[in-house]
Amino acid sequence: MNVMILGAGAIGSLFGALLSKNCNVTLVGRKNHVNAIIKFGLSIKGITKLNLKIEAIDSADKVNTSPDLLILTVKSYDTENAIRQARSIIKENTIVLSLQNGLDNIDKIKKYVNPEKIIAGVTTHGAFFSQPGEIHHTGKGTTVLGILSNKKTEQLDKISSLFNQAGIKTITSQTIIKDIWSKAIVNSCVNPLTTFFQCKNGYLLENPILEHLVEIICKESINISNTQKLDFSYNEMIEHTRDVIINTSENYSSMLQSFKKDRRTEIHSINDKLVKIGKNNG
Ligand code: KPL
Repeated sequence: MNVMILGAGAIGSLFGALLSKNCNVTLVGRKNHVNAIIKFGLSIKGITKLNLKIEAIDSADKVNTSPDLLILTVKSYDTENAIRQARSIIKENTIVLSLQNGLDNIDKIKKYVNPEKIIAGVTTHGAFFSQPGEIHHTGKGTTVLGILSNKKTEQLDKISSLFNQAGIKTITSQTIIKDIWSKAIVNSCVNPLTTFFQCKNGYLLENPILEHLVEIICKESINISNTQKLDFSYNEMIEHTRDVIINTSENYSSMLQSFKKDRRTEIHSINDKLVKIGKNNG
């Protein structure tokens, strides 16, 4: 299968490296990362150790072949730009899979891609970008994939099997929109707090004040999410958030990584979005 990863940051490069075991993968990323990959190969350190030659380019419009699977791992504020850039290579049969943070990606993708060809996904892997050409895999998580009609299809099973064969633990879901909200609730607690306090994810449970804040934010995000009839249970969601923090304790959240590089963060697609929904629902 020909796979293109649009947004080869930490998660995109990690998934690309793993999928290159059983697919032809092309990474699309920033120039300095792409140049380092072309020169020295892509290096994965931490709990996964790999060094591989992999195709890398700095813009999707530099190719003229269409991928069978286009994986979007760009930041949520770049979703529309990325899809527009890739429009000419998204053919009738191209599956577009979003593996991004935030609550607004699918609506943006739907403007350009047939909803039947969209797979929505979330992942709780922890990874950070250590330097151009090098990613640290800090925590193994689960990847959940589903289609918007909430059905189980052969295509979805095929992609899920492909991921599992590549060593990416993946399950399919018939409630993928709820899974996206669940990930957003986790991110609403972990990402801003680790950014404010410039700490690894694990510190949030080591410091009792931060541990308490995680719980308060989690409850507020659950309350807001439940105005959308999602029916999250407090105990299960707080437990899940704690599990993600424990499994990614050595990670620097994606928001902290963006902040340290003086780049935009995804706060608008996570906390800001939740606050707006909360306000609209009293
Ligand atoms: O999604 C993440 C992120 O950093 O954006 C987690 C799972 C919290 C890992 O850091």
